[in-house]
Amino acid sequence: MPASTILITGATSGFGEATARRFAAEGWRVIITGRRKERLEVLRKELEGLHGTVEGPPVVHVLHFDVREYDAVVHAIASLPQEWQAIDVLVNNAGLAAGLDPIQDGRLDDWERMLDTNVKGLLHVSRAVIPGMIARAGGHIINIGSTAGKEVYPKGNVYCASKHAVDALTKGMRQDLLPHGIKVTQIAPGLAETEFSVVRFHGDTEKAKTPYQGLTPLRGEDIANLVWFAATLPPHVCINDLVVTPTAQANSNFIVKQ
Ligand code: NDP
Ligand code: 8X3
Repeated sequence: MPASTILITGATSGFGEATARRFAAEGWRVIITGRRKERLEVLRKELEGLHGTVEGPPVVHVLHFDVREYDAVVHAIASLPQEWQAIDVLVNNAGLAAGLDPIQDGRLDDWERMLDTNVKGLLHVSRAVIPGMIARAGGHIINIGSTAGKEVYPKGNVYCASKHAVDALTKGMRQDLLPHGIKVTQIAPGLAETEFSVVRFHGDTEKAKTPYQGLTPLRGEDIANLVWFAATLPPHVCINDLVVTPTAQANSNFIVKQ
């Protein structure tokens, strides 16, 4: 039986990169995607090295696109070689927070980036991949939501709205894709130290550390382990929603720092 194939958006960093490493280490065929092409090439070489596959069939395929651009997404998915087209698992992970400001001070550019990436980007990639899953009568979509999609926190306004949309879209997808045997799962993490906070604070690396001070945050590997768990359950079992926080966090608004 051929190895299963996973496509991960946002594999250049954080959760996506850790998930690519986890699945490649388990022998899956991994399609890694993102905007930073150099990082994807470095990761491809590293993951291929795991298998010594220089002579054998490729275990990693790189797709380079911005999830906000629907035509680019469709073109990239359509460009997959025949042997890479049967995507078993899609991880909609690409996303970001931009800014942490009260609504009256929010920057329009930040709002557009978050909504275009976290909501429309997830829809673009899903729309391009789902028809193949329907044709094959199976597949699994794993959306990376957030505790910010469960409760709103002060100054989180638009980011929280985008992740509430992911929460709703996950439920909607599950209902619509049920007749086609496609599983749909949301994983909703709390505080995790990746490049997320550096992006949120527009490159201010000192400010980016503050959310994680005084607690042990989640790591990319923690989320990768949960994606692996959800993706490898028996065919009749579907995790609908998995909320995961550091032990020091109960929800978006209740965090105990030492
Ligand atoms: P990182 O910043 O480390 O990774 C984000 C990834 O998304 C990068 O690979 C980036 O790739 C990709 N990405 C961003 N914008 C685009 C775009 N327009 N097109 C394609 N790819 C894009 O953050 P995380 O790993 O932490 O975040 C991953 C997901 O997890 C996000 O959806 C985030 O909202 C969510 N999340 C994060 C939490 C945290 O505390 N860290 C907690 C809960 C959820 P590139 O820049 O190369 O395009
Ligand atoms: C990321 C977690 O609490 O920074 O989605 O919004 S939080």
